[in-house]
Amino acid sequence: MGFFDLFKKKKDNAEPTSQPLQSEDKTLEQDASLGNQAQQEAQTTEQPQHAEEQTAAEEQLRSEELSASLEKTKSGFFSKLARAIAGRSTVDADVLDDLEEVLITSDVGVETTVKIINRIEERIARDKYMNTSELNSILRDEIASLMEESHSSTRDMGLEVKPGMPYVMMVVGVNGAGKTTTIGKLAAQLTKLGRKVYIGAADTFRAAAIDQLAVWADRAGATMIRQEMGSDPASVAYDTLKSAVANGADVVLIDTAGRLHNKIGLMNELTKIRNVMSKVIPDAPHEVMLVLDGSTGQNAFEQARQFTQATQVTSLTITKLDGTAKGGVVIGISDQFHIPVRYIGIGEGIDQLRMFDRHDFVKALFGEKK
Ligand SMILES: Nc1nc2c(ncn2[C@@H]2O[C@H](COP(=O)(O)OP(=O)(O)O)[C@@H](O)[C@H]2O)c(=O)[nH]1
Ligand SMILES: [Mg+2]
Repeated sequence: MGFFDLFKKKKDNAEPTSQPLQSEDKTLEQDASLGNQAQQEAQTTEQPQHAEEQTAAEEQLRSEELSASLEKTKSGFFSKLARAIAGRSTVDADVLDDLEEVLITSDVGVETTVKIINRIEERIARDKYMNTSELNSILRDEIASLMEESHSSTRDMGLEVKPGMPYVMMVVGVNGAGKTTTIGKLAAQLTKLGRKVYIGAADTFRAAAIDQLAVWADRAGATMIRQEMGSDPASVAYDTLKSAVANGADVVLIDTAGRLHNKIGLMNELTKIRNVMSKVIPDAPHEVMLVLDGSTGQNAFEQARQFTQATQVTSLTITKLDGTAKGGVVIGISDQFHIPVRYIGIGEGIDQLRMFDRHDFVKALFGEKK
């Protein structure tokens, strides 16, 4: 890619790409039929009971899978980086300019890019000299330190499930972001860990959306609470929590619709759902997880902005990191919104939801530390 392409790419990125809260029915077909891959894997995949029981070989496989799913992001980033430093031995102002382009065109976002460049400049000012061959490991360190740490424990997929009261997670995000799929994958992993999971079908806009969730709930061995299409989402959430409490559930996952026409509408709807839930369990929801489609790049930033303004978002899941070169969004979004990334989606398969670990992530991007 020559200078012109770089410029063109940057320009493309700078263009307002967002049409955040109204992606309407673009995933109608996708919603109705689950990915084939997901179906196959549901039949063939066995999950270990506890993270601790994983053998070193399984760990290795998992880390290879993560690395493979980030391949496009990785090759995009490193080929640009290689071009930026080709024939240069020291990190000077020109190299930093090019590095800035590389980061921005890798969807890291302008704010975070500027932060990374500033930090490298400070380091150069301190050490007087920086070899371009050191750039990789310095970038790796800076990027890791910018990302929020998301969890301390690997139990229960990182959720703080306590006995006696269900842990309630409300899942928000625009249509097509991957909410339903993420809930299905998460429910499956939690039931495998021996947790009793209830799912509330509070995306009541379309019958297909409820049916899609029902397929996932069934596959996951979770109980789904539903009402008719078009019914009040808050009422579904209420029923789900009531039923979950009565039946001693450990975790409740509430699916929501993301197709509200404007921020006020969204805010009202989400507030109503929250209020109704807290009537059943005073501190519910314990978590509001925003699901973002990583492959939308800058649009994911815009969605994060809209949703964090509309409601209190406490965690993020970034989906579809497989098959996109825009995985840099994970770095920028984690840094800019100061909300920990809890999970990443790396495929349509039932086990292709991973707890996010910033160290695993930079390791997958940059390789083992030398
Ligand atoms: N490749 C890939 N596809 C995903 C991932 N997560 C979700 N999807 C797909 O994205 C589409 C929309 O997902 P869905 O869960 O229906 O989104 P929702 O509208 O937010 O509930 C479906 O076709 C999913 O299979 C992921 O991590 N990787
Ligand atoms: Mg859905």
